[in-house]
Amino acid sequence: MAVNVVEATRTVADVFPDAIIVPSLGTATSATRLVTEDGPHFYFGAAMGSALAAALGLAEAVPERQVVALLGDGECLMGASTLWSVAACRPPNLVVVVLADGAYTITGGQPVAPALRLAEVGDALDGLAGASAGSVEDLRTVLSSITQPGVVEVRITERVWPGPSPFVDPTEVVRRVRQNVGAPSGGLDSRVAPPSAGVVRQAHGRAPAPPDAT
Ligand SMILES: Cc1ncc(C[n+]2csc(CCOP(=O)(O)OP(=O)(O)O)c2C)c(N)n1
Repeated sequence: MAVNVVEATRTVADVFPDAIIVPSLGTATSATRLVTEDGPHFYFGAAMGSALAAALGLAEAVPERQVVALLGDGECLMGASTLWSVAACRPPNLVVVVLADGAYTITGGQPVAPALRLAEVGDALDGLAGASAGSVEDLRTVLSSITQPGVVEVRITERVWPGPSPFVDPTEVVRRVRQNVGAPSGGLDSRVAPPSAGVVRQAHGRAPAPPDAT
């Protein structure tokens, strides 16, 4: 059966009803807002390529919550190096779902090429599981069973338009996400472990003096 972005996003929200979704700009954001009735998710307005990095940070900041990065394939390609960071950090509460329609759809349908082959990428990276789904039933099964962190490429075969995504003030988005995760008024920062003293010393340490040229 054909898969479209709305049905794929609905499946994500069904399988992970308590997740915080981090949808990338454009279609993924519109679909998430539609399916969750504007739930308190981490909507990106225009920052293409950065949604997965934000999702990784959020997953580490709130390890007791399920986080789902919901990305367009163009978005995924633009921030692809973050998949390597996800593999290195191994958050056990992060699933990356890529809506692979093969195009930069909202800017005119330019092709995303070559195909991303994320199941193979996940298999190739130690610390990241990979899978693909070609139907809503497949997607449900894969999401319910994939080892986390994992990346799932959903092959979108039917074009539907989830509607426009009216501007949401980023400070309002962050306020609602903080409230969703029960962060104290100081924000998410207070939930993130401070860097170790060793790292701080290294970061502020002086470089060794160059050898005396005289
Ligand atoms: C750094 C940057 N480059 C380009 C854009 C313009 N832009 C906005 S959405 C988009 C296409 C997104 O494609 P994809 O992630 O595949 O989502 P789709 O449109 O297919 O839903 C582009 C190129 C941008 N916002 N930021």
